[in-house]
Amino acid sequence: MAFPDGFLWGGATAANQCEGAFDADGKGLSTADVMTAGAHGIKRRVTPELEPGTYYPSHTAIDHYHHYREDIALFAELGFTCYRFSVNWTRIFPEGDEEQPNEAGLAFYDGILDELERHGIEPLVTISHFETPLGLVEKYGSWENRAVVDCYLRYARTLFTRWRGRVHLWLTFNEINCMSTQPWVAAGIASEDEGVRMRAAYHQLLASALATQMAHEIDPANRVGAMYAGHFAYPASPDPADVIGTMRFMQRMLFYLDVMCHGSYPPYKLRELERQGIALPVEPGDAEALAAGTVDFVSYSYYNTHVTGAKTRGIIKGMNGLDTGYKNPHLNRSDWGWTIDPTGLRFSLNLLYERYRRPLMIVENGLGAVDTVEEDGSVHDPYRIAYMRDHLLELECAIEHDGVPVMGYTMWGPLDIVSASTGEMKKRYGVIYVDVDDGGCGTFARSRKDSFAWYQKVIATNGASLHEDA
Ligand code: BGP
Repeated sequence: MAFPDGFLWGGATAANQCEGAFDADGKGLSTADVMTAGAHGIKRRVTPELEPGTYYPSHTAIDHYHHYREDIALFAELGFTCYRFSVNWTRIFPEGDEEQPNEAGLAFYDGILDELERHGIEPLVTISHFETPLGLVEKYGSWENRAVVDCYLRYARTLFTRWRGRVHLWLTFNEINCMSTQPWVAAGIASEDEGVRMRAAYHQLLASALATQMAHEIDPANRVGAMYAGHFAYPASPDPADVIGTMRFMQRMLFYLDVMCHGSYPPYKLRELERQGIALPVEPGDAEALAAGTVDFVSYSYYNTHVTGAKTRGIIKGMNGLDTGYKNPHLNRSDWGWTIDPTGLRFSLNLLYERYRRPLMIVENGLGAVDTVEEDGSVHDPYRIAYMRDHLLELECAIEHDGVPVMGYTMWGPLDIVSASTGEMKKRYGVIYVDVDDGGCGTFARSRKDSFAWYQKVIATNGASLHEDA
């Protein structure tokens, strides 16, 4: 059996994409709450303040805030052994810099943990998933300012102490390398300036290392992971210029993990910063903190792969469907233009394990697709089943043939949630359909798609059923 005993099977969400209730029980505004809806090819706008009459998807989302018991019961029915969710920072510290946490916010997540415990589902908590408090952006200029490191640590300490013994798996920042591709979403940074981004990234890496140490001190049973936006690239051609262009692209993405796993900035990054005339805001003791706060495991999202080369330069914008200047003629694409590359998952697992020698976990994977609800309410989604099956078979191959230690797999958006890149609802990942449309209207009812029973069986057989229809 390739999937080891105790392999974690489940799903993953982010608070701002599912909870809604954006101002309930004392919650403050986050960077996500001022992002309008977009579409494929239409960028989401960030409005300096809330515009009356404008639809903001995070404000209602799928109202998980009031449906979480029902949602977790469905996860239990699926057989989940793990649920990855994020805490909305502004429920706990509404402005980000308060001295004392908001009890009502903590109580909401206590309720989630109660439900998970009742169903025997292990929580994996993302401390910061695209939800920087707007208060920190406005008062401090967000992560460029070192004061935000302290705010984050106060927030992290609050969670570690409150849930000591209840949560053992933590991720410090979702897709930390998104600082290089979409810094507003990742960190409340609106600037195009590379120096601003790199100083903000330095502060996040420092905060992550200090939080990792703190988590270990508070409970030695805590395991803290890095979370990397799975950008992996193939060279456009055997032309050495394309190979070097690809190496450079991967270095720009992987330096974050290099710091989190090796405990210091890699030489190639230090040289690049020097050439760019960017000085990191290093203070005494920082080097020791980075070295002492390396992660226990490496997690990442995997949706697709890129092609890069000599033309791929500078700041690359966007989320997973990055414009690198090349297209892969060998791969099909989703309706949102993301390549579909199961084999690349095996490649990426090998690449990361060779480089970091840490246990790995796939904490996001799935297909964003348009679903059709039949008259009887059913949703037939063979495309989603095929996508997940093909990826899981490659994951199995990496474990079995290549000996890569993989802790678990949490599919993205087990129930349909708001898309992070476009703000749409129609880009659906779920095995559970949620009746909400792109304007936030609908009954909010949950129902099982065909993929629900399929995934349920995969989990029940610890992956063995993947071979039935392959
Ligand atoms: C990752 C993010 C998620 C997410 C997912 C799918 O980058 O961590 O928050 O939503 O991608 O992206 P999208 O929702 O844009 O399809």
